[in-house]
Amino acid sequence: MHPHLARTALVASAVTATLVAGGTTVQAAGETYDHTATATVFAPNPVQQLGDQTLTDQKDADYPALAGAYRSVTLTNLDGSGTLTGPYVVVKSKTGTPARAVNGVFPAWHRDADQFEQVMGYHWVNTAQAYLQSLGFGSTLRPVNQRQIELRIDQYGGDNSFFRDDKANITLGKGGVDDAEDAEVIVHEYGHSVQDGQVPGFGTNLESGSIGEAFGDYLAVAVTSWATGTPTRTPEACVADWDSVSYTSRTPHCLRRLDGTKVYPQDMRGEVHADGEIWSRALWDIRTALGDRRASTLIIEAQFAFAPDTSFRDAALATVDAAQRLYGASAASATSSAFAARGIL
Ligand SMILES: [Ca+2]
Ligand SMILES: [Ca+2]
Ligand SMILES: [Ca+2]
Ligand SMILES: [Zn+2]
Repeated sequence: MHPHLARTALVASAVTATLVAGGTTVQAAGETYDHTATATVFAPNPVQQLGDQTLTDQKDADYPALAGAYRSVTLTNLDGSGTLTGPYVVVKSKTGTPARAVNGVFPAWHRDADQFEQVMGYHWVNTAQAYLQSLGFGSTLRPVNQRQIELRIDQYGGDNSFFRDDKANITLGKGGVDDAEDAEVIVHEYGHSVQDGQVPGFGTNLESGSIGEAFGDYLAVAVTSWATGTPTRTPEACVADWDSVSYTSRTPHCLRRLDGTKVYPQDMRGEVHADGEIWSRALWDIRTALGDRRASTLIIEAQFAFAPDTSFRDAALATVDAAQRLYGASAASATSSAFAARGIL
């Protein structure tokens, strides 16, 4: 399913203390993460997989129209304890029984079981890190966010998920469609963690915060397209096709899109998600011009140079600079044009 996934046996240097889950010691420093287990997931979400805009939450029911969206995958980088613990993510659930593998097999839970969201969270964070490594981050380029993120599946009341940069953890809520049932929501949140890993405390004002939301959306699409292939059965620029069925009435259902028409500064509204659509369209145009691999590499490499409170303009200049450095003048020109089309340069 994922031929790009490197089955590495990494030592988690970030794990210096013994971690405890449910009262059981599961991982100590210096151990290797070279175990695998089979599990069942959505890849990336039922609406996109089935091309069906009529699907609804139905109170977390596992109904027949969803049957074709379940996929068997191999989870990699596990510590062998049977829990969802790896070098890049450890899952802590506040709802239901923790998922346990027996002899390398997680039961084929469906969406009506809490363990399904736990498996989804592990799989998609681990896949997002595999994507970054496939671009060369951690080998030919600097490592990006190679730390263990704590992923909490929570009965959080609102339909929202968030990243807490002080604790390197992500909480995925259960409002509407459970957030962890949509890989694009999981990877969006991981995008915040990536940016914080590159620039601690990134996103302290409106423009930098908007870049954070935009990058999360971009990464969500890049990772899910890399892992599940294109063309997609919903518009590729559509983010969170499944989670958004709970709060959007128009079709196609999208939390946000990467291919909007907003320009700077007249379309700024003072809200990071809305204003992020200006930045994400520029990223989308860079990807269209240069292809996923080169676009994502230069976009992520550039982010190391962003100030925590960067402006759109300074971040765009850093991105053009990264394009020039990595791929030369024509790539820099295409990158510059993408930002110019948005009124940023
Ligand atoms: Ca569920
Ligand atoms: Ca939700
Ligand atoms: Ca999508
Ligand atoms: Zn966000």
